Amino acid sequence: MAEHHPRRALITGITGQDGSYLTELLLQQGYDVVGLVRRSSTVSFERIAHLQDRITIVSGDLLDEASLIEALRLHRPAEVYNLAAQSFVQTSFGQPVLTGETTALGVTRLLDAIRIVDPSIRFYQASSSEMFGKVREVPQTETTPFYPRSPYGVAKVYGHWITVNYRESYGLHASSGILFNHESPRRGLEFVSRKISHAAAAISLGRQRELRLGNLDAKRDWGFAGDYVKAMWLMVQQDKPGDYVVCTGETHSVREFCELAFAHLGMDYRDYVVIDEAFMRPAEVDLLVGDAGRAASELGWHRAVGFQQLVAMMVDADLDLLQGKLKGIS
Ligand code: NAP
Ligand code: G4F
Repeated sequence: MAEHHPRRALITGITGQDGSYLTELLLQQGYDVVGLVRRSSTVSFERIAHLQDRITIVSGDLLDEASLIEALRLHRPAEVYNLAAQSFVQTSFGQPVLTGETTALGVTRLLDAIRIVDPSIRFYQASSSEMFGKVREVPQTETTPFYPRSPYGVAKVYGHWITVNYRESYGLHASSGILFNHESPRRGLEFVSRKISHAAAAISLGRQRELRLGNLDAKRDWGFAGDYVKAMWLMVQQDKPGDYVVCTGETHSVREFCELAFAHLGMDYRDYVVIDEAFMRPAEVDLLVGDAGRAASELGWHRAVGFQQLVAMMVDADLDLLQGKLKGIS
């Protein structure tokens, strides 16, 4: 069989938030980018519309191993970034089996496809700080034990350990980034950060009256997605594969996110936010805050965007979007 293409990367989840930023980074680095996209009745290329003529799309689904083998055989990438997942924690409580099939077993299908087609492919797995769940220590590092609190978190623990297992069993160059929450103007509207930034912008324009939220006391270590995709790429470039925590080292509550977002537009969030039980979770992750010391010392990775800057960036982008100054979320 022919050799793989040395500067070709395949990204699963290319239509998602991280997929779009990683594609931009890899194109800048001179890669051929191939994006695996699942079939749907309407295309969801909003985040990659501005990149479409510079990338190759291949059809495939993490639920279908044959499609993954075929995509690898056809395009022969040197690097595979597995960003695809059922990634919304709240949905994982209602669709636990689908979440397990995609977010857990999907990783095995892809690793197996790599093992079969070309075990020299370098692999990145999108692990998550949700694996720490009911945290066993503060801050969380690569050695903190996992205690997931949702079917999503449980599925990510499986995905994490199967990545370690294929590395140890078959010698794959397989790395996991344990990424803490990262946001951007391209974040899905169902996640709390974007839900708040979009609502604050809509309320300031008189297009929305209130914002219904769940637990305002949950704390997260929120960074900017554009910074975090650089850490993914750096992991794959190392001589040895490994696992790395990627985070800012700061934690803030959902309430603080609201305060800043509304204040950015001269409003007080308390006048608009309404607590709604529908957005509470059966089990909550109360506090996440990481220590990215290993990523700093071994990868030379540091985040550029801080919390205040992130909130302002998201609110400004939503204001522009609602005022028609932005065509999409590129
Ligand atoms: P996202 O915006 O929700 O994107 C998820 C992507 O997965 C979409 O492109 C989606 O395609 C694709 N997908 C879903 N099911 C699939 C399937 N069965 N087969 C193929 N593709 C499928 O997620 P994100 O925020 O970019 O996150 C990227 C990855 O990092 C995910 O694995 C997530 O769990 C993980 N992660 C995210 C964070 C964070 O804070 N953002 C933190 C830690 C880990 P469609 O467009 O067709 O739906
Ligand atoms: O924005 P969230 O939905 O993100 P969550 O659950 O932390 O998960 C995200 O980050 C993980 C990394 O730790 C990723 F692995 C995962 O894929 C995803 O990207 O919720 C953040 C917090 C939660 O505590 C939630 O209970 O905000 C709280 N919250 C309060 N009201 C709400 C709402 N969350 C959402 N989505 N919607 C609300 O109305």
